[in-house]
Formats: sequence, C-alpha cells, structure tokens
Amino acid sequence: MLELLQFHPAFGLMNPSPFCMKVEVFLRLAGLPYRCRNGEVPLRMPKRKLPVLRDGDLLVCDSQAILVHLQQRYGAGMPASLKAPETAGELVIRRTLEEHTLFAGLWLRWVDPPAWPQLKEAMFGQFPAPLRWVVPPLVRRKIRRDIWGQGVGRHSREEIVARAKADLDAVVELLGPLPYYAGQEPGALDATVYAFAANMLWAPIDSPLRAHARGQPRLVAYAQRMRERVGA
Ligand SMILES: N[C@@H](CCC(=O)N[C@@H](CS)C(=O)NCC(=O)O)C(=O)O
Repeated sequence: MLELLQFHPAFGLMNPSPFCMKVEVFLRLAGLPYRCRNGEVPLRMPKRKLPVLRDGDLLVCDSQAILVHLQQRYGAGMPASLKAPETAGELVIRRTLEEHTLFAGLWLRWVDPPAWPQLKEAMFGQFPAPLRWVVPPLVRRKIRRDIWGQGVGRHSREEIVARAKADLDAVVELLGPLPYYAGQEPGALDATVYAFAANMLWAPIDSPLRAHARGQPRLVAYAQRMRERVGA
C-alpha cells in the first residue's frame, strides 16, 4: 500500500504542513488506498524535507513530484480533472503559494511575537519535558533562518502581511466562476490551494492573514466545498 511519510497532524487539520496536506488531499480525491506514517523526521529523508511517498521500493520526495508520480502510475483510474497535466496558469498559482505565500505564512506562524505562544502550545504542548522547552526555540531559529535566506524575512511585519494578502487576493481572483480551479471537478491545483487555504483559515493561530482570509466569502466557500469533498 502507498505510504505517506509526513508530520503529525495538528490544529485539527489533516496536517500543519500544506505540502503534506496537499498530498493527502490528492490521494483522497484520487480514491487511492494509502496509509499515513506520521511523526517522520525530515532530516532522515533523502531530500531532508517532508512529505515523502513510499510506493513499494520507491521513495518519491517533494509534493509535486509525488502528484506527478501518482498521475503517471495510477492515472488510468483517476477522473480526467485529476490526471490532467499542469497548465502554465496553474503552475504560476502553485508557485506563488508554495514559494512565496508559504514563507509569509511561516513568518506569521513561527516568528511573529503574538503568534509564537499559540504556535508553541499547539505544536509542542504534548511533548514530554524537557523536549517541550528545548525543541521549540531550536525549530524556531532554523525556520527564522530559512525565511531570512529566502528573503521574505527581511521585510517588516507590515510588508510581509501586505505581500501575503496580495498573493491571496490574486489566487482567489483566479478561481473564476466554476467551483474548482480545474473546473466542475477538482484537480491537482485544488489539492494545493485547499491545503494552503485550510491552514490559513482554520489553524488556531491569530494572524492578520487569517483575518483577511476569513473576510473572503469566495475563499471560505471554496475551502468548505473542498472539505466536504475530501472529508477532512
Ligand atoms: N517543495 C517541497 C517543500 C516541502 C517542505 O518545505 N517541507 C517542509 C515542511 S512544510 C519541511 O520538511 N521542512 C523541514 C526542513 O526544512 O528541515 C514539497 O513540495 O514537498
């Protein structure tokens, strides 16, 4: 059976990592049998990131590579909208979320001082002492360094929030009049957008981005539609 190696679920969401959630959403939309191996450690993975899919002897790293692998190997049994190759427009929307909005969202979760106590409790509150005290600042320091290296972390809070809101507005505008990005039925991009939207809307961490997302009826309706479709 397919195995999804990922972080532990948190926040009442399928996964606090939008990349892990994206893969699980896709697996569900595709109706493929799978089991989750939660609590994996990125450092032990070939590319030192999660998610990873184990398919027999094969380990597939990177959420998009996983989706493409699933489309290529199991596409015959999938609805047309799910196995369609990514269009140029879809790629640009996905890259915006995965390579830019992600870092603003990470900053608002992990670095922004008002969010940190909530995040720490939600992510590490169940850890045994002394890990509960030792691990959070180490993870936070690494994530802060990553966001700085990517570039978003060099902006002020106001600039980061403005950039994330602009991304979200653009992504919502591009949804168009149909229920899903792929049209009448969800496609691979819907797995990505839903994973990001659910994390923005429903993670129990206050942020100006969450308030902005919650103020967008089309986004909220879209996320609810996807939640009903996926069942989580
Ligand atoms: N491009 C990758 C990104 C995956 C990714 O950034 N995963 C993060 C969690 S959201 C991770 O494993 N981080 C661990 C680390 O950087 O050490 C994908 O699409 O799977």
